[in-house]
Amino acid sequence: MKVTDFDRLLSLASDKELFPIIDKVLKGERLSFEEGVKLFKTSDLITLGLLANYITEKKNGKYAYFVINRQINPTNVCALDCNFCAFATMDRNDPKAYEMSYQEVVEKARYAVSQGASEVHIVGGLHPEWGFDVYLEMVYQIKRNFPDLHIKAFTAVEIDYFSRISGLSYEEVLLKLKEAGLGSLPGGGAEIFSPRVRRIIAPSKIGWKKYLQIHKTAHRLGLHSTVTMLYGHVETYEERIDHMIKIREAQDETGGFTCFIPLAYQPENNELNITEHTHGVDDLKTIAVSRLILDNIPHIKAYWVMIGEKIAQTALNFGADDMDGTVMEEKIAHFAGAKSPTQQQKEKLIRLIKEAGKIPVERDTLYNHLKVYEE
Ligand code: V47
Repeated sequence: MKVTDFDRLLSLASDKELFPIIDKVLKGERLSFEEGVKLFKTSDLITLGLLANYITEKKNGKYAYFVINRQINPTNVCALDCNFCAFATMDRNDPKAYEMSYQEVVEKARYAVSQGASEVHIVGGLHPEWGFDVYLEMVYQIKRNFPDLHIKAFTAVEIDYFSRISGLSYEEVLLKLKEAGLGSLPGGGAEIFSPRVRRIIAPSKIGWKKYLQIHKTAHRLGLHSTVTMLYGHVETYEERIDHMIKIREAQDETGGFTCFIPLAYQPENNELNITEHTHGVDDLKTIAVSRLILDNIPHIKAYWVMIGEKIAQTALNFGADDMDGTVMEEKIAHFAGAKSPTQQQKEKLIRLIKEAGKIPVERDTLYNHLKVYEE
């Protein structure tokens, strides 16, 4: 679409407050905190979506990505007790507690490879009795068996824990993991950076400064990472924008984030007294606003596990250009009441993307094209 056509289309915008923002976006100018909040507050969802989609297509054309991957959560025993988390337990004797052996983890990776996976995504509890060597060995065993498989593993929260239990610096921990075969870091654990929100939902988790310090350290060591935001609980629009702007500033420094993933809060089986799932309009707005604020992040992911297939598909015209993947075994969101399936067939992802008018691309973790499904 030519900018002139687009301009005409946007002259139909019903919220006149958006005009100066539209102008800035079309000129490629960076949006401010106040403008981000305004975007969240508008009820002109269609204009917001068109604007975000304009940026997505400018960055990634008509391509929309998926990955054949598997999630592996080696244990849910965790030294932290976050109020929003339904997955973890502090008690090894809790009937829902589990721990996988190396062999089980390797077998899960083997199955993933047999299904054509290019990536395993590994995160889990901060097990109070596992040393750093256990986690290192896990990575090493997978890499030894499947040298071509990309291992995206351990959130910044886990890296901080490894540093504390081993006495090593963040840099030393990351270097050892990289040597063992780690390919990149996933974005979990960011939640909302606001200290006010963290005091309510995750009082004992590392704060935003350490989270970003760990990611920036990884980037400087040549490891890419993704970055997330957990929304739909007690946070305000202002706190969401503040979160995004802190990410944008970190990205200006290192350029190591590949993708931003808004994670819709799942409300069941946890200690926050929130009973509702997020709604479609908020999910779409969050995707669109993040696309517009995070001008230096290449990709925005519509994670079908947490927003469902229908909204994730729609989000491909509201600023998202990635649907994550086949996942194969999702636990974290489903312990907390996610209504989506726990895995996805590749054919289904291709169909969802095509129906949204985009070109499906099977990617690897770093967004290299493995196969383009162009007719
Ligand atoms: O870190 C925990 C979140 C994250 C709940 O990096 C919850 O590409 C919603 O980070 N409701 C794990 N969310 C998932 C994650 C992720 C998923 C897909 C792709 C990538 C990526 C990362 O899930 C946790 C936490 O932030 N979480 N409990 C809940 N009740």
